[in-house]
Amino acid sequence: MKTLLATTLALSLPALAAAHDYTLGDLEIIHPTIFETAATAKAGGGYVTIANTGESADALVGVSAAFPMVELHESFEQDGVMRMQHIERLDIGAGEIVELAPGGYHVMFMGLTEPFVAGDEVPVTLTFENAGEIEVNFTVVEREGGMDHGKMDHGNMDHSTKE
Ligand SMILES: [Cu+2]
Repeated sequence: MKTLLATTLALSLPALAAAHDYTLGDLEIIHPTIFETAATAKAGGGYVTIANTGESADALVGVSAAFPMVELHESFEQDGVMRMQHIERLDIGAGEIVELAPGGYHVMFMGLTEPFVAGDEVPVTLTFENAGEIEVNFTVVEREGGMDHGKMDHGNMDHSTKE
């Protein structure tokens, strides 16, 4: 979901003030979060809000962490079925806020050998086309509804893009 900074920044930032944020150049990286997963989960989703307060566009072009496979994904509904696909880049225009949120864009952590447990901190390196890279900690939190990656068998998801 992309929204204009001017219309939503005033609404969204106070609520997030207590959350952990990072700054990289003109980018604000707000509240990186992973929902805890079921004990047998092989994959989990990471969510974060990125605000570009600058005058030039940037893009998230890479995600990496200490798991066998980490990718940027986009979830979408097609014929009533939730699917996800690997995307190479996520554009963040000047003055835009891009949300990675359940049901949309997410960081997919695959090949988990143990579940994400609430309270864990997961270091993840985000690479941006212009701003460069930054390591941030995704905080694992209890699930509050929404799409549950943890209980899905990721192997059965339709990946429209193959590596
Ligand atoms: Cu995914």
